[in-house]
Amino acid sequence: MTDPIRAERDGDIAVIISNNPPVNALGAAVRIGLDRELKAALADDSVKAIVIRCDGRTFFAGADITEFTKPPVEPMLNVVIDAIEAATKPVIAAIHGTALGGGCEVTLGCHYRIAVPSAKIGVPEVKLGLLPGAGGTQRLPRVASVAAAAEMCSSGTPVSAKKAFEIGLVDKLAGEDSLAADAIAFARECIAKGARPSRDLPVKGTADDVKAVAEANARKFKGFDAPAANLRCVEAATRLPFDEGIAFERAEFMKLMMGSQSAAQRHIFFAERQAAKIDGIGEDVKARPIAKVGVIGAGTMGGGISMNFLSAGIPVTIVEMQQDALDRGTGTMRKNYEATAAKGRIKPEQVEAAMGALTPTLKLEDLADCDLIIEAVYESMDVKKDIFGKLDKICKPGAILASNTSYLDVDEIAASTSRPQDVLGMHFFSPANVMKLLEVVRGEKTAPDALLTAMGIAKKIGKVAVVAGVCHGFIGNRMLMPRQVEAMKLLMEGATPEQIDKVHTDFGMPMGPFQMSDLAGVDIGWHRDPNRIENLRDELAAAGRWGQKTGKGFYDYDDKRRPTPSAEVQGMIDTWSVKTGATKRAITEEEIIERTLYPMVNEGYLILEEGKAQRASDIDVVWIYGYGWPVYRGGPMFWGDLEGAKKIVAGLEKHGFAVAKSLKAKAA
Ligand code: T1G
Repeated sequence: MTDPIRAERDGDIAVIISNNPPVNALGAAVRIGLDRELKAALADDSVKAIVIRCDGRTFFAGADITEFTKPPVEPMLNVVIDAIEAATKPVIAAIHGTALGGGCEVTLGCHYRIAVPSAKIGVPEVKLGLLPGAGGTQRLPRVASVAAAAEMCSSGTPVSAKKAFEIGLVDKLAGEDSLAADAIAFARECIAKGARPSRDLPVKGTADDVKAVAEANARKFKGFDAPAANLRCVEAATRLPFDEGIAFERAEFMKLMMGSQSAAQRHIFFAERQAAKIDGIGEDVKARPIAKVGVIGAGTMGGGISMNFLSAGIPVTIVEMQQDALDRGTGTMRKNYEATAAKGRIKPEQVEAAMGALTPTLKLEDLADCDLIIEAVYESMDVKKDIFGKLDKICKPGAILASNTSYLDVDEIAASTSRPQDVLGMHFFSPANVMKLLEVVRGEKTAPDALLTAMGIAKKIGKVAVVAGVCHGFIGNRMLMPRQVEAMKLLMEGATPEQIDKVHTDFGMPMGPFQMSDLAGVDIGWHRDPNRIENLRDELAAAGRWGQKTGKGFYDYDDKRRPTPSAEVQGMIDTWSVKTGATKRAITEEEIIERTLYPMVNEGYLILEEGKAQRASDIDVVWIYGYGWPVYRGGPMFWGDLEGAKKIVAGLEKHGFAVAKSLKAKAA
């Protein structure tokens, strides 16, 4: 393993440089090298100041997260940072890319900081269920301010170099392409100023500044341990001497590190990146270029899907059958962009650029020059097969033909073309321009390069993509089904919608099964015959209880869409409970968990047994990004491991479920 740290000289300035791709993580070799070269520079009288900078795309992007589960190797990061801070000569951090976590803490141990305008600086440890454990919570309130520290530590959101300069976190902005030279010049300026240990700076602000951040974010932090721990540490900085504050931080850090939430969030950090990889595809397989995208259908999904590409600067041709539907669809897209611009999240010119790259048309033939075509019409296999048959004749060779179907058989759709190798599923989640999850459904005959192309374009448009196999509901919706079936059965047996939903929201889900049905639409998949009432759902749908969109579903909704339990619905539940011959009884929270969450885990094991997902962590990624499973619980499969296979199997068997072989084997 080559030494990632080297030292160079520029006259009386020593430059310590890290070259540890891909992100200059502060692994053991880096820490050892930093310590070595710092000591050498301090011992050399001809050195008057020291610059620390990194090669590659970024300054240190944090501690090496892969080391957390390994035995510690000296020197620990806080020791290296303390040595930098105690240096008798000025030490300057030269920042580019993303100085994150331990990387930000290294800059805080330095006496001065210079950054290029495009740099970002932050402490995202909270997103890993942690806190800056190398002095960040104690130095940020001194170098920047208590308010900035509270905000940065509890949100994990980095600040731009410009903002960092404004709040004192950066002392100087370098030229975008002249950081190395500008850092040397700035170091020379600092010689006269001398070393300026951050720990000696006064804390800027009070505990009230911490309280303000805590109150403003209470809802967002609900269920998470780390944000409050971060705020406790920043608050400690306002009342404890530095060294006691460091001890406080260390204790809080260890508590988080040993907890299940951090393990879960670190699991998801790597799982999300792992999901982007396709097992068994050789390096020789190359993605096809995607310069132009076609979308068929300008409804909610088609419009949302189109916005993803337009926002990434990729032109879209959108096709509808009727002019009024086309106008409605493009009008909605413009409205969505304008609403985002009104919130200041994009500039008006970006709205025009996006809409300017959109070509609405009524002619399927206009898709002839598109490299990727995504069909987003309603869920009818006949309609989809007809469309794909036409695309087969219209689209150029090599164009990828994707269906946004949420559960239909992609192989059957592919069979309606002469090019099944170019056909796959791209299942976006609604709202498609917001939800990050994209299930990329690999057909039996989908070519590797087509799959690789879809996964690559997904990342380009900011999606978290997961490869799914062809089965009913792919990964997410397939696991949703047993949950919904059991939830309905529990209603017949005495549970109420609000009781079941509360178990799920207490668990950390954004909403429970019935709130979700009301949001998605109780009428989704309904046969639409109001005279054919064969179950509770039919009765709700026939009564116009289609959910939020009709002001009532399992719940009644006020004009702000706030839900209240419905006596009418309870009456329907009671009637159907009798009709189904169910025995009403008190249902416990434990039974609701066993009958709605355990079957999801079981289905995940079946999905893996059938090869419909590449790995268990992919299933976790689907549920985190597609359904809001609480990230601090790591996803259904990770959570299932925490629950323990034995407990899950016992719970499933208690309620008569057939247990997946692989799950049963794990419990043995
Ligand atoms: N440690 C180890 N590996 C890391 C890593 C890290 N900190 N950051 C990224 N990687 C790997 C990643 O797994 C991927 O590997 C590759 O680098 C490219 O990453 C003591 C305790 C920097 C914004 O939380 O946010 O410091 O898949 O695909 O999209 O207080 O990586 O290629 O094999 O994400 O350009 C705090 C985490 C750590 C930053 C770049 N730091 N990283 O994004 O590339 S805890 C973080 C990121 C800490 C101290 C505490 C992003 C990025 P592979 P990528 P990217």
